[in-house]
Amino acid sequence: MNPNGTLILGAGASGMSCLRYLHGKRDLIVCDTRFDTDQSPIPNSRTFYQNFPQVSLIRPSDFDRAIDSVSTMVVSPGLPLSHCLVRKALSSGIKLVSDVDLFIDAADGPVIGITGTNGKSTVTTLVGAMLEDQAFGSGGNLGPPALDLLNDGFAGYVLELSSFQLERMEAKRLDVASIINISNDHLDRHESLDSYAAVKRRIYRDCGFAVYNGDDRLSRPPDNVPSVAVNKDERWRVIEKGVVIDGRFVASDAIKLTGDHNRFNVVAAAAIADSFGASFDNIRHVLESFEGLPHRAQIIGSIDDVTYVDDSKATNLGSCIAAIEGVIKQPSSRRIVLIAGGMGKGADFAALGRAIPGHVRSVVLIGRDARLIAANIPGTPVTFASDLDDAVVKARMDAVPGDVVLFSPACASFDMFENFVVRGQAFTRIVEGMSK
Ligand code: UMA
Ligand code: ADP
Repeated sequence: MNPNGTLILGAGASGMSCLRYLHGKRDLIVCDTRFDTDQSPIPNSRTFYQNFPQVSLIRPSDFDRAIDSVSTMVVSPGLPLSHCLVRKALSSGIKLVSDVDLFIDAADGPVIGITGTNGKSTVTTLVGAMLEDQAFGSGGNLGPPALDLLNDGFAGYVLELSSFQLERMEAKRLDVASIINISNDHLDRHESLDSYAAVKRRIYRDCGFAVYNGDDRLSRPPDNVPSVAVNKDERWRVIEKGVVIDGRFVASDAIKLTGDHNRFNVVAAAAIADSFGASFDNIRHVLESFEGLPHRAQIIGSIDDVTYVDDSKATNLGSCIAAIEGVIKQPSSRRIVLIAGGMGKGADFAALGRAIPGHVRSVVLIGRDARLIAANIPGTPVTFASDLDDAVVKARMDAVPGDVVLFSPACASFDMFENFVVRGQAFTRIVEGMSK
């Protein structure tokens, strides 16, 4: 075993950031289970060796031999720790390190970690904007990968952390840790809601300060951590016509983001930024100007008085239901034609069946778990579509003037698209094509 040897398993965005960071510091071996397939992230090994001449790129079939010559291994978040190669390495005594651990060891400023089932990217981006004048940079699960932030001269960092990243993180101190909410997701990777929540709560280990969702017992930090419970704290909460930020009222009209879930997000973000001294004026300015990230309940156009909304980032039920509620609560209270489907990740779609009656005119279903979803929404008119183009055509036929066609899949995209971004771009293209 080479005490200076590290194996990087997975050569996606995260694995490559580890490679760039460790290059020249450790003896490196890189492996990806997709090598020699058309999905390989390194299709050209010659280019790879030009950039990393001293690194060994190996096939999965050479993995057994490779682990004899390393002492540590970084595993990409997309690969479960139950993967046979990971289990083999762990049983040989190889120590697991994560990109986030490497990052925290190297970061020379405060680090904020934000997780949750839904709202991570929005809150991370909001906090980054509120702390921009203090030279904070943001990344992690929403990209860029954490380690890629190190060379940009930031004074502090805001990291979005997924459950996949948290499950492989050692006990490391975050200055501020936050859980926005916890509901069912990734149940194909985590055994149950409780075990998924336990992984999420690893974010609090030894943290300096916590901001959490006071309405959600699963997001609660240990009692010894100083904290703000959003919605349970008089100074930090969502109220009827706006929000309370550090005890001061901000009307909903002054907040560019819409929907109750986003009002919660802005309060949580403000409480996090406040713990670093962000001024109320600065926070308020961000709330007035931040329009939201693409593919999160984003209005992309209107055809024949029907509004089309791209919510491709709704990769689970909680976010889809939040989007439906957001449309319902608009003053005009419009009816929805929902386009959903993809890979359901083991979710129980009965909750969708309970959320839609009365509000959803019809549902157009695509992807691998279309029939599973249909079985859970009895009483709602359902159409199956062969692909997204077909789904948009069918949704247009169902919608009447004044309706909203909401593309909020409640599922992961990987059965039909590379990721949620490509899926959302496809939806936008199809709708724009129709309006010409
Ligand atoms: N894979 C293999 N073999 C390998 C390695 C990966 O088949 O050897 C597969 C995985 O099973 C997965 C896909 O490749 O289906 C991508 O996995 P990856 O680990 O290579 O992913 P990266 O490109 O490194 O991107 C990861 C995060 N992806 C995941 O956790 C799946 C990105 O979050 C993140 O932006 C990036 O690191 C930088 O930190 C994306 C994501 O979907 C947005 N995250 C999930 C979510 O938000 O729900 C958790
Ligand atoms: P994440 O990074 O956790 O996936 P995003 O901010 O990208 O979160 O939002 C993902 C989806 O969840 C979008 O469809 C968005 O409308 C919805 N969403 C955002 N914040 C919340 C929240 N606090 N509760 C429920 N759904 C939310």
